Amino acid sequence: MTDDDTEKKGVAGFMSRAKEQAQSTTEKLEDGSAFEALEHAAESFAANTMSEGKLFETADAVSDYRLKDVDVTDTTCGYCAVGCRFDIYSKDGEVLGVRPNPEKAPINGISTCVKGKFSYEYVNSEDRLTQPLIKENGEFREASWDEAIKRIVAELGRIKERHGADALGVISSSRTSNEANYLMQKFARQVLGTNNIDNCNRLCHSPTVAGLSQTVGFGAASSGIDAFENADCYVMAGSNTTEAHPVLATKIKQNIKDNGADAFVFDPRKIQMAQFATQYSRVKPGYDTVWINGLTRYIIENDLHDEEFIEERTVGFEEVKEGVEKFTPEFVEEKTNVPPEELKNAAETIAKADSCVFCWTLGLTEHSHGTENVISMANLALVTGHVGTEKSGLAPFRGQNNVQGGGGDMGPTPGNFPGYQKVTTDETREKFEDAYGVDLPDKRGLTVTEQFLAADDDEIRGMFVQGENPIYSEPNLNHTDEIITGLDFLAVQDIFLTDTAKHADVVLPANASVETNGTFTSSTRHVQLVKRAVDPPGNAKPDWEITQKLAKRFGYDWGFRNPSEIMDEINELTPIYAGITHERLEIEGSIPWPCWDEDHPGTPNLYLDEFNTDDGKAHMFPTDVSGPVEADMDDEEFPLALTTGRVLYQYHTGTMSNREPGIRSYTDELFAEIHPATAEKLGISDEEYVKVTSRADSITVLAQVTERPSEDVIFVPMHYFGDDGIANRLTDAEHLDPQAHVPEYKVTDVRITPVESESAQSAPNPVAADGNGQNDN
Ligand SMILES: Nc1nc2c(c(=O)[nH]1)N[C@H]1C(S)=C(S)[C@@H](COP(=O)(O)OP(=O)(O)OC[C@H]3O[C@@H](n4cnc5c(=O)[nH]c(N)nc54)[C@H](O)[C@@H]3O)O[C@H]1N2
Ligand SMILES: Nc1nc2c(c(=O)[nH]1)N[C@H]1C(S)=C(S)[C@@H](COP(=O)(O)OP(=O)(O)OC[C@H]3O[C@@H](n4cnc5c(=O)[nH]c(N)nc54)[C@H](O)[C@@H]3O)O[C@H]1N2
Ligand code: SF4
Ligand SMILES: [Mo]
Repeated sequence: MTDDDTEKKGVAGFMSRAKEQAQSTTEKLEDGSAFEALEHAAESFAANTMSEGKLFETADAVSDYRLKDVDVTDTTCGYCAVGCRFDIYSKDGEVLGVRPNPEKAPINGISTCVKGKFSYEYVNSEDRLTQPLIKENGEFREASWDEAIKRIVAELGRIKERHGADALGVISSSRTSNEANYLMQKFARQVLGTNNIDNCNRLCHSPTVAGLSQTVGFGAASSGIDAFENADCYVMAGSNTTEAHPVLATKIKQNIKDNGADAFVFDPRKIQMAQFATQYSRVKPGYDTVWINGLTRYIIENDLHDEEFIEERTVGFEEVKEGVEKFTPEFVEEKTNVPPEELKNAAETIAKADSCVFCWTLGLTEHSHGTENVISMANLALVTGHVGTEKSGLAPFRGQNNVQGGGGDMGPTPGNFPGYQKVTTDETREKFEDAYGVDLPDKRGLTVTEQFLAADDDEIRGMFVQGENPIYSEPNLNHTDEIITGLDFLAVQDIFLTDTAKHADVVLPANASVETNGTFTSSTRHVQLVKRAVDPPGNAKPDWEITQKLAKRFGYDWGFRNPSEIMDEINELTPIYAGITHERLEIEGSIPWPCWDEDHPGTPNLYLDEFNTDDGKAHMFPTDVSGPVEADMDDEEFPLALTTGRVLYQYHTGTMSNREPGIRSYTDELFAEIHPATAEKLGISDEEYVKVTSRADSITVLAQVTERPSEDVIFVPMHYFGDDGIANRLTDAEHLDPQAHVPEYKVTDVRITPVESESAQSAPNPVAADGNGQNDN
C-alpha cells in the first residue's frame, strides 16, 4: 500500500485498496506462486485499520491468558451462518480478541473473517440499550422491567380483545438463539393465539425452504462440510461467496487450487469468485430458470443424465424432460446472454464430474419467482445424480448467524411448528396442544411481508419485533415507515435504539450474542453452543428470559431456569432435534440435524438412502420462463436494473458493524457500481455523486465505475450508511414470490443521472467518517 493510499479515507480509500487487492490476487494466481484471498486479509486488515493500542491489547490478551488474567470462552460467531467457532478473550466485560481453536471449530478450523474476528466495538458501545424505555408524549423515558412488561401485555391484550389475536403480528429474530426463537413461536401461538409469526428468513432464503421442501424434503442444505472441501465441481449461482460467506469461499478456492476442482459462476456481476472459476457466465438478472433449464435440457439431450439414479430415486423425470424442451442453447442465449459454448462446457463438466455441489444464495432467491429458481436447481442436481452422496449436494448458503435454526427449524414461521411440522396438520397440532395445554390456531398465519401489507390495511394493529430492523431491511422504506408509524402499538426488543425502535411505544434491552447462552444452527445444519463471554450492560436481559417474562405476565408460567431446559422441551417436541442436548454439545462440539435420539450421531449429509418425502423419492417439477416483474430492460424511463446486496466489511443495517472504526474506514458511504460504458454514455465519472431513481424514490450515492456489473445493471449495497443513502428507498414491496412471499430485492427498474457539480458539493455525506465509527442508528 502506498503512502497516498494510506492517507485516503472512506470510500476513496476503500476503493483503491479494494482495487489493489483484486489486482494482487490476480497476479498471484497467474504466476501460480501464492494463493491469497480477500478474507485472509484479516490480519493485514487489522494492521491497516486498527490503532496500535488495540492491536497491543489483543496481543496482550493472549499473554495475559497465560497468566490466567483473562477469560477465555468458546462460542459461535453472531454474524453470518457459516457457523465459525472461536475462543473469545475477554477482560472486565470487554472483548479483547478472538482466536479460533481448530479442535472446537469443525466448520472453520483456523479461519475466520474480519467481522467474526474484529467487529466487537459494538459490544461496549455507549449507545447500547441498558434499560427498558417507554414512550410518553413522543419522548422515551426509562422504565423498570416490571412497568415495561406490564405495558406491553396491557396493549397487546387490548388489541387482541378488540380485534382478535390475528390483529397481532410477531417478528422473531434470526440473530437470536434457537432457544429464544422456540419461545417466541410458543409465545405467539400459546399465549397470543396467532400464527402471525415470521422472521427475516422470509426476505432471504424462504424460496429455498419452499423449493427444497417440495423436491427433496428438508428446507436445508443437503451437503456437509466434506463436500465443500472435496467436491469435483461447483455450480455457484447468485452467491457473492468471498464477501458474504468468506470462510466457505476459502474452502472452495482451496479445493480449486489443490485438487483442480471445477467451478461455474453464474452472476450478473463479475464477483471475486469469477477469478477463481473454471468459467464465469455473466447472466441477465432475473432469468435464472432459463439457463438452469438450459443446462438440464443439454444434459438430457446428450444422454449425460444419470439414468439409474433417476429411475431408482426420483419421480417426475418425464415431465421435466418435456418441460425443458424449449430451453435450447439459442433460447438461453437470447434470454440470459449465456452463449451456447459456455452452456455446453458447463453442462458437460457438471454431468461428467464424479461429484458436484450446487451452491446458491440470494441472486437466485430474492426474486418474484425465487421458488421456481430453486426447484430448477434441484432438478438439475437430481438429473445428474449429484444429490445424496458424501461429496455432492444442494448447498444454499444461509444468511444470518441463526437463520437456519432460529429462523426456520424452531418454527417462528406462519405455517410451521418447530421441526417443520405443519400447523395445519391435525395430529401435529394436537401434539402441541397437549404440550401447551391450550387450543392452537389451525390456520396458517401471515408472513413478514404480508404482515406489513395487512398493517397497511389496518388488519394488523399491534406488532412485537425482536432483533430486526425492518425500517431499513424491508422493501420500499417510505411505505414501511408509514406502516410502522400507523400501528396502534409497537414493541421492539433490540440491543440498540435502532430507527425501527425509535418508532416503538416500548423498547426492551436485550443481550448480544457474546453475552448470552444457547445454541445457533449453521448453514450446514450444525447445532453449536453459544456462550456468555462478557456480562451484558446495565439491565439488559437475554432474549429468552424477556419472552418468558411476557408470557408469565399473560398468565403462562413456563418456569425455564436456563436455555438448556428450553432445549429439553425442544428435544421432546421436535424429532429432528430430539437427540441434541446442551450436555452432548459440550462434549461433541457440534451435531448436524436430523439427530433422532440421544444415541444418534447426527446427519452431516442428507438423503444418502432416501429423500424426506412420503415415498422416499425426490420429486421433480418442470419450471417455466419466469422473468422479473419489475425489470423491463427496454423501459425508456428506467433503462437499468438495480441489484442490491452486500460487501465484505459491512453487516446489514449496520447496527453492529458500523460501530467498528476499522470497518468504517473501509466503507462509510453508499456507492453504486456502474459499468464504464454506461458511465460514459451518461457522462458520469468515477467517485462523482449520482442520483439513482426508481418508481418508488431516489437516492444520491457515489459512482464507482467498474466492470463488475454488466452495462445494463447497477449494484448498490443494502447496508445503512445514513438516512438518505438506503437502497430500500428504491425497492418494491408488492412483487412477491407467490409461494415464499420474498420481495423482488434483486431487480428494480432504475435510471441514474449525474448530480450537478454544485449540488454535489452539498450532496449528502450523511455519516462522514467522524473518527468514532458510530452513527445515530
Ligand atoms: N459481509 C456480509 N456477509 C453477510 C451478510 C452481510 O450483511 N454482510 N449477510 C448475511 C445474509 S443474511 C445473507 S442472506 C447472505 C447473502 O449472501 P449473498 O446472496 O451472496 O449476498 P448478496 O450480496 O445479496 O449477493 C447476491 C449475489 O447475487 C448476484 N445476483 C443479483 N441478481 C442476480 C440474478 O438475477 N441472478 C444471479 N444468478 N445472480 C444475481 C449479485 O451480483 C451477488 O453477487 O450473506 C450473509 N453474509
Ligand atoms: N434491498 C435489500 N434489502 C434486503 C436484502 C437485500 O439483499 N437487498 N437482504 C434481506 C436479507 S437476506 C436479510 S437477512 C434482511 C436482514 O434484515 P434485518 O434482520 O432487519 O437486519 P439486521 O441489521 O441484521 O438487524 C438485526 C437487528 O437485530 C439486532 N440484534 C443483534 N443481535 C441481537 C440479539 O442478540 N438480540 C436482539 N434482540 N437483537 C439483536 C441488531 O441490533 C439489529 O437491529 O435484510 C433483507 N433486506
Ligand atoms: S464467515 Fe461468518 S461465521 Fe465466520 S467469522 Fe465471518 S461472519 Fe462469522
Ligand atoms: Mo439473509
